[in-house]
Amino acid sequence: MSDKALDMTTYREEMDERPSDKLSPQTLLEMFWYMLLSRRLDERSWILHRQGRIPFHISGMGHEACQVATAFAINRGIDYVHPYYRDLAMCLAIGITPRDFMLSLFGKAGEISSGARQMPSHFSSRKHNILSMSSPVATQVPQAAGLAFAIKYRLKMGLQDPNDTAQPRLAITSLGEGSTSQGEWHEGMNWAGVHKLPFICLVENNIYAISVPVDQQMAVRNVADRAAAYGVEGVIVDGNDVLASYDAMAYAVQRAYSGEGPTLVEAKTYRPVPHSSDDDDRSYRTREEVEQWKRKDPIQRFQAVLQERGILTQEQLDEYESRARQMVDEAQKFAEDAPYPEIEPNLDPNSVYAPVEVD
Ligand SMILES: Cc1ncc(C[n+]2csc(CCOP(=O)(O)OP(=O)(O)O)c2C)c(N)n1
Ligand SMILES: [Mg+2]
Repeated sequence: MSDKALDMTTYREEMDERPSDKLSPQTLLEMFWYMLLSRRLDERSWILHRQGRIPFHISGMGHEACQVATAFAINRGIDYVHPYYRDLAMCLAIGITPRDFMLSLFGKAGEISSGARQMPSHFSSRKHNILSMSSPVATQVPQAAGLAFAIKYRLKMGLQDPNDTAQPRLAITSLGEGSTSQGEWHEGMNWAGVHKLPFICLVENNIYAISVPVDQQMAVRNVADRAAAYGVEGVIVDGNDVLASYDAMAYAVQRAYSGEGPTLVEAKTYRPVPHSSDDDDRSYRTREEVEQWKRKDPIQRFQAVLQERGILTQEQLDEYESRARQMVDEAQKFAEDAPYPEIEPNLDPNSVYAPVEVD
């Protein structure tokens, strides 16, 4: 299983121009910072769970590179993002804060995604155009395709200037490879292809859907191989390489903005920890496999690149580490001290969290 997944096509090598070469040292450091912050927040979440202080955690560890690359390739906070539960690093890079995340882990009042009514990691933020996902996997795909359709419609009707960067110009959604077995994924992809929508589907292929390996999900080698059947461009990238992921995503974004249509970006990655705090991965994979993938850790790889290029100094790294720790400590304390939500707002028809009445 893991050998097969390690043998991947890297999109970056096939490109003439690499958009990531144009990223400034400052931007590269910012990307590194969000990856690191996400990892430290994630590690703390596991500890809090094992201490019995929070009920549940689902981790984004190992996926930070393709997620941060995605956030930086789009118009952050403006373009529609319909993420899934692993996208902690992506959402932090777009604007969700460690405090927001801790409030969701502790289920406390003020939690931005659902007023603490949903499980943690069901990210959403109205302010940043991050759409709320449902727990059934892949339901976000047709919804995101619908958003992309709305953008195309507005452009076509002259209701939106194609160069107005204050408006969403694409919709991107993400999901795991296992979730591409769901009907909604096929429906959303087909719709995006038929209407040539400004739509991107990021598949974070970590080769397992909980315990089910990818070769029991599909009879083809890559999720991206299926894109052609929908009239969608398919791209495969090393999802543990942040710069390669950025290149692939920048290509997809350019296609969306210029009306060329939808792109499926399949980021090959790995989840070095169990599926969630309720899973024991020893029952379905070997420790050797996990160790093999840990050597491809996206943060360590990016750190080495930045140090090699003289962009990241030891002093700066130490500063990032202490700032991340401080932010995580502060966010945890903030959430622990926060009250639980009141029940009454659920019944208030003016509350944003109240159920919407449908005629
Ligand atoms: C429709 C549906 N079926 C089953 C589940 C339970 N479930 C939650 S996550 C998950 C695995 C998804 O795997 P994948 O899409 O590969 O994403 P990953 O968790 O590996 O990132 C499953 C089966 C669900 N949430 N929704
Ligand atoms: Mg998976």
